[in-house]
Amino acid sequence: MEPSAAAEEEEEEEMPLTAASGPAGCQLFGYVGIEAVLDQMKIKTMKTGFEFNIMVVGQSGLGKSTMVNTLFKSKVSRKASQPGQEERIPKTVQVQSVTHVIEEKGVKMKLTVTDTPGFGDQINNENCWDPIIKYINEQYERYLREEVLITRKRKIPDTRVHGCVYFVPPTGHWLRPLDLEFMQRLSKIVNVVPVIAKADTLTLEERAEFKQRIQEDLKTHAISVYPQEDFDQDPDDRLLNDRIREKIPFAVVGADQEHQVNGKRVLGRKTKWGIIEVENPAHCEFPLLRDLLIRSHLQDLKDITHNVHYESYRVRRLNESNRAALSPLNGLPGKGEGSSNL
Ligand SMILES: Nc1nc2c(ncn2[C@@H]2O[C@H](COP(=O)(O)OP(=O)(O)O)[C@@H](O)[C@H]2O)c(=O)[nH]1
Ligand SMILES: [Mg+2]
Repeated sequence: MEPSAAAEEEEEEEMPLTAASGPAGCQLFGYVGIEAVLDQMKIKTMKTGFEFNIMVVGQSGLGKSTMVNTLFKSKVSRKASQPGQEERIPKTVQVQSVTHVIEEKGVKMKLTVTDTPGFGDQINNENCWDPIIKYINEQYERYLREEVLITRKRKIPDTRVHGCVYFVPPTGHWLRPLDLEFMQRLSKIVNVVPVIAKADTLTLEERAEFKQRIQEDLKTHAISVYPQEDFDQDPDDRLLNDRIREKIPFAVVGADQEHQVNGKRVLGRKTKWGIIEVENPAHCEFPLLRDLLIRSHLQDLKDITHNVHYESYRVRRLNESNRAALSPLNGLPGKGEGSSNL
């Protein structure tokens, strides 16, 4: 005991001043202060702000438009909620986006949620995913066009969909072929976060069993939803994401009305037997969805969108335009501009 204590004292005396506050590994070179870069990154982000785009997809009547309002009215952006301004949500007939700039502790986030018309109204649902896939690809295309310009903007406006919340109807059975096919297609081009819609219509046991079946279904059909196992970066990441994967799809409830509960105003659905509070983790898993999207995995959703989904779109498009440029018909300058503007 004693010798080591003495050695420690000695070391303390000899340690150069610059190393005093640095971690042990820095002692060799003295304290460099690399962590100051964190402050610089923070200041930069605060100045420029960032964009984050979510899309809701699913059959008509599952509460997608309500969920868009729930997201904005929940703690993400309390100020968007003004009492007495409740209006009925009309049926969504086209892809439309709502943007709010949310500022918290000096950091600005431009959150856009894109609402889509529900499908499933027709007897024949063939290709009902086309408008949605088209919208997602159009945003990649927009970004690509800005990126390949010789004089590019310093910051390219980002309208790419970073997370696509897919609403599964609360049937309590298995996934329907339509949902399987839709998610299969979507998961190849975007981060898909499936949720069980209107979870208040299922009992707790039904929710748990349905969740299990959906997980099995996704596995059997090799549908890789977010957070994708392939993209876990390290064991810590894997551990955290494994816990999330167990809970996916989140059983959510949406509401855009506020009610008084124990003297506090809460977002919820009023029923004869009580109020279902959407932000109460004991009532539903909306808080898990919101936290995954807006808090814990926001940057990761953006990174995967850029590095994986956008990247494969970019490779595909540039290959296509190269092929078009090389083909004899388009080889002459000025030709083929109509088909490829890249
Ligand atoms: N029980 C229940 N009803 C909901 C929920 N979310 C929305 N609704 C209701 O379902 C109906 C359709 O909602 P809407 O948001 O227009 O669905 P969309 O067609 O998917 O956009 C409305 O009457 C909503 O009030 C929910 O979580 N639970
Ligand atoms: Mg709608």
